[in-house]
Amino acid sequence: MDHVRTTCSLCEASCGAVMTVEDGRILKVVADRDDALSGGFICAKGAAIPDLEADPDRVRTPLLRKNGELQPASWEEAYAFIDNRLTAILEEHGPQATSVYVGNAAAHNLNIITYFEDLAKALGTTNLFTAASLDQNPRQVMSGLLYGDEFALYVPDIDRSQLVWIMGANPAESNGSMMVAPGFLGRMQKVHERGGRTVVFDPRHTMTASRASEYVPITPSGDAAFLAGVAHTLLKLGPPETTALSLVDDLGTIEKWLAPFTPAAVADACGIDAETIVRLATELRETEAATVYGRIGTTTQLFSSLTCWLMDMVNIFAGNLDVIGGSMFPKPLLAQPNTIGPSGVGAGFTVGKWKSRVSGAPEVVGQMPMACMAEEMDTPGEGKIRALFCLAGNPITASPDTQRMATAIDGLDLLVCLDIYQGETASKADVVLPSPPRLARANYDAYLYRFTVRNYGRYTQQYRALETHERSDRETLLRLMAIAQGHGWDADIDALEDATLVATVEAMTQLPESAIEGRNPKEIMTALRALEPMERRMDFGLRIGPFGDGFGSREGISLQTLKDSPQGVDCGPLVPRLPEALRTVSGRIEAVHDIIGTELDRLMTWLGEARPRFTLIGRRQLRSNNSWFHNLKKMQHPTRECTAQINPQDAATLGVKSGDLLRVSTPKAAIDIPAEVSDTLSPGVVSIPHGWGHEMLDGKLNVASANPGVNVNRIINYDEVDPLTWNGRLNGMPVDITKLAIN
Ligand SMILES: Nc1nc2c(c(=O)[nH]1)N[C@H]1C(S)=C(S)[C@@H](COP(=O)(O)OP(=O)(O)OC[C@H]3O[C@@H](n4cnc5c(=O)[nH]c(N)nc54)[C@H](O)[C@@H]3O)O[C@H]1N2
Ligand SMILES: Nc1nc2c(c(=O)[nH]1)N[C@H]1C(S)=C(S)[C@@H](COP(=O)(O)OP(=O)(O)OC[C@H]3O[C@@H](n4cnc5c(=O)[nH]c(N)nc54)[C@H](O)[C@@H]3O)O[C@H]1N2
Ligand code: SF4
Ligand SMILES: [Mo]
Repeated sequence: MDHVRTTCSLCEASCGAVMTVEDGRILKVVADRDDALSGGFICAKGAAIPDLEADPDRVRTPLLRKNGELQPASWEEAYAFIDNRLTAILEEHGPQATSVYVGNAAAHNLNIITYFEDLAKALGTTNLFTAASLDQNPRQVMSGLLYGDEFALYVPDIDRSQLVWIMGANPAESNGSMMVAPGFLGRMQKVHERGGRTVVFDPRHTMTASRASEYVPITPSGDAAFLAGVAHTLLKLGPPETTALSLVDDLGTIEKWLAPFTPAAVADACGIDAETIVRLATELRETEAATVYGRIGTTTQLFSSLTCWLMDMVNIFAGNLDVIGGSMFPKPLLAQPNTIGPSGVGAGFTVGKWKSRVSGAPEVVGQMPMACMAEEMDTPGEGKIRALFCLAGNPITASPDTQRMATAIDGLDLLVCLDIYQGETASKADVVLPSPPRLARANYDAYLYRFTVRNYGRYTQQYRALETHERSDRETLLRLMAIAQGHGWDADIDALEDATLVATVEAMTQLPESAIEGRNPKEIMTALRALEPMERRMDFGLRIGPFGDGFGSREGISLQTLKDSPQGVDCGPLVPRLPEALRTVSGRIEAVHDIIGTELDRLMTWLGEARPRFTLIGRRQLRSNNSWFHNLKKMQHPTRECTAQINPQDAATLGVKSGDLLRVSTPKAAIDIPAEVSDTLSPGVVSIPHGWGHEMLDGKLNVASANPGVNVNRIINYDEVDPLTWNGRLNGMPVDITKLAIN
């Protein structure tokens, strides 16, 4: 029996875990008490890893559609099929007829996160879509515009904070997002024990709210109005002198913009009275170590980009940005754009470097927004998407306008899914390629460590070798790239990758202020080639990173350091990073952009508008993981039902009690779903979780199909996207509700 140290990696908390392994099977998963970040925390999902790995419904060999059915096939057969189909599509229609979609599970998979962009490049297509445009793009775009790097993402320095505002996030159930802070409730408790306070702003009295010092109900999409009122108040109080404040461009314009947004002007619209706004703003200003944190309730609503901008203004004007205990920029162990090259300045950031074919949707962070994926597949003409590589995602369930997405995907000439289940999307594939089991892969949460509350990293080495029917995701993706480039699936993929690495190393030796500036690239490549091919990129990223040894040029870490320390490498608490972290052209915080002025005008109009009778919001459930954790019996729980929660007052008006069937509709579509009367909801707000609706599976995943739930994305559409980023509006959709007669 072995005890294998790893990270759970099922969600963004990235908890350290220890797996008990016997005869190649995982028997038990417990918390790793020695993990510097998670310190012994694990949740119900982490403990269910043995069930997940043993699930008989998992895909373990390639599946190829034969006579209309997905059937087991060899890797060679699967690749040969893809080669045939893809080559024909490329020859006839060119690279823009191909596309890649990357889902959330890629953020938890080292190989997929490392190679997905290369696959799109190898295909030669700009049709790269990811779940980020259903999630956090407004945040990344604001970071790009203000700080010059989309990954300049600040996190609450919760372990040293005395006041934490949590807006549109429920880390007690989501376990935190764009903030790796495992055991969040424990960390929150410690804020209280230090005499500090936590305040939750949410239209629903969530589990996080119930543990906070104060709960402030807020109107759905009311955050921008509220934060504008707070920012206005802070400007009146006089912002404290901080490095961040001294770097803000054109404060005069910002003051002029915010002048009309008095607490009295915004109060009705956000549902928070003027006195409370002033009290909260004053407390934020007067608390030395205070931070405002927002997540998807703020980035997937009516004013997503504007809300992110206002949150930055509030953090700056309250003196919280880049100070200890405030909102701080992590320094990930792996190099990222704002830890390499000249410090404090850069090339800046733009949106819309290219436009989509059908609607002219802008490029955002190098990708196309999901809002235009279905139309690019179902609108005829040159450039129509005919092939999709779907990596660790389930767009049919995850994306708004589910029915259109499903039909568009049905119409493709080639659908290849890299997945571990035959979910709603994968079950429509021509080919499904499986990821290997957990014990046969190495892991490092490269994506998540960009927003960790300490500068931290934990590497898990591959526990066992791949079996003959298994392939690493790296191999799979490199073989798909080889096919796309016309080299054939059996090309020498290590040689192909080596060429890319040589180019990267050469560029880095020429970059001023890089850790290997002026070095001989051959010398660096010799060091890297001594490692296994799959370890080279990571070793390179770590050694040129902020804590790296610069290939011998200074004291520091390498991949070997992480291997020697399977309980994680902790490079300490966050440190202030301004102005060094900036990569704007001006070297300042570029806060004034025309779009902000336009958005503030839109907000001003909205303040005076009538509110819809019912507004739909989402709800994450502790034992779900978007669309794919419903096939484990152990995860079934009374708190994980797919219901429409409504407030008792609304229930009384509608004559509804829990269990009654409701029809929830938008002008274009309707779903029927059981009601759950709950006093956690503000009046006029209805909450439905996403990720359900497994009736499409036709019984394929046994447990999930037996309790399918209803897919809320059937009624959510892309009619109103965030104007700057085209991010989906998953929260805040006006809906009608009627009670269905029970026969
Ligand atoms: N209405 C509404 N819709 C939403 C949201 C919402 O709040 N409300 N949330 C949005 C958000 S934030 C997100 S991130 C998206 C998520 O959108 P998606 O990422 O498209 O959806 P998931 O359900 O997370 O799909 C993950 C897929 O990865 C597979 N998978 C799991 N582990 C592995 C692995 O190790 N390897 C491989 N190859 N595959 C794996 C799973 O089987 C599943 O098919 O959904 C969005 N959709
Ligand atoms: N158990 C579990 N954990 C998960 C996931 C999961 O499916 N299940 N998904 C993962 C993913 S992909 C992500 S992105 C993260 C997301 O992590 P979180 O952002 O913490 O996710 P939610 O729990 O959906 O919290 C969003 C909150 O916003 C509130 N809200 C809705 N509209 C508004 C609004 O207009 N204003 C304000 N202030 N609040 C609003 C909702 O009521 C909800 O409580 O969770 C991750 N973790
Ligand atoms: S909180 Fe997330 S990372 Fe931690 S054990 Fe649970 S699912 Fe895994
Ligand atoms: Mo997400």
